[in-house]
Amino acid sequence: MLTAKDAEFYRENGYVTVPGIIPPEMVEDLRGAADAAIARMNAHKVETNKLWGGEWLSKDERGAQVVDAIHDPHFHDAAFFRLVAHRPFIDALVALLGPNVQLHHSKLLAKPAAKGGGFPMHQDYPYFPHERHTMLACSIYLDDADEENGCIRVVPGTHKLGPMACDPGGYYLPPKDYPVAEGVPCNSKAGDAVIFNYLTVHGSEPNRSPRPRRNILIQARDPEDLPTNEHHQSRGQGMMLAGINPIPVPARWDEKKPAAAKA
Ligand SMILES: O=C(O)CCC(=O)C(=O)O
Repeated sequence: MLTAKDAEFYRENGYVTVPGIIPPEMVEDLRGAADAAIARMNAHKVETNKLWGGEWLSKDERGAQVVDAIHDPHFHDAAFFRLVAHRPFIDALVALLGPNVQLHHSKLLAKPAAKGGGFPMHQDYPYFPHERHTMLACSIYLDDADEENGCIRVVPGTHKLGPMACDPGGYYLPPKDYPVAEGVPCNSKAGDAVIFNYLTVHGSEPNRSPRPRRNILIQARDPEDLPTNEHHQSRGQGMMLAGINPIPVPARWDEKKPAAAKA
């Protein structure tokens, strides 16, 4: 599904779009699973609104916006596990990362109609820095996503700039220098994916439409690209999605690198 030209586009621009990575019946299944997982959490009084913290929003804006998020949804419903094992998804990652692909984490994001919140422009790098920067995100849409309901926006080529200085308020770029509205909108249909490197600057605007915008974002890496700190831990981290882990002892943040993996 991803051609050599697509992989070249990814290398040059730091992102690529993949139409129809999951079929309509899987989209339906995942929509139901997403809504039910959020409802179950809320029924158990677990807060799912994870609107990004910091001063990039005023108090009033913050009070009016919601982004429901569930980390590692494959621990909530097998439908999400089937997604991380879905062949076309894995093939796309292999085309960009090589034969060995390792899961880092995943999350379900839901921007409700009319009040769905945005994300300031940022790189994912500061949350889980790695040595070789192979980490990428594959965001799979469960709804048609456009500028009205807050599709992902990217700044092409920024993955080549390396780690950038964050705003003093948090792990995002100074909003006045990086307005979300100036990012390239990745308009997509339900079932499409947008894949971007963790250094590629991205964000999204609020959902101002009468439609929901739900997506599942899966982060993966080359298993030989090791984390440089222990900040981001999650359940299921390190599962192999394709190929093998060439490091004989799976590398965890609290283990020393095996001798064979040292440069
Ligand atoms: O899905 C979106 O609108 C953006 C998500 C995002 O940037 C993130 O989770 O890092």
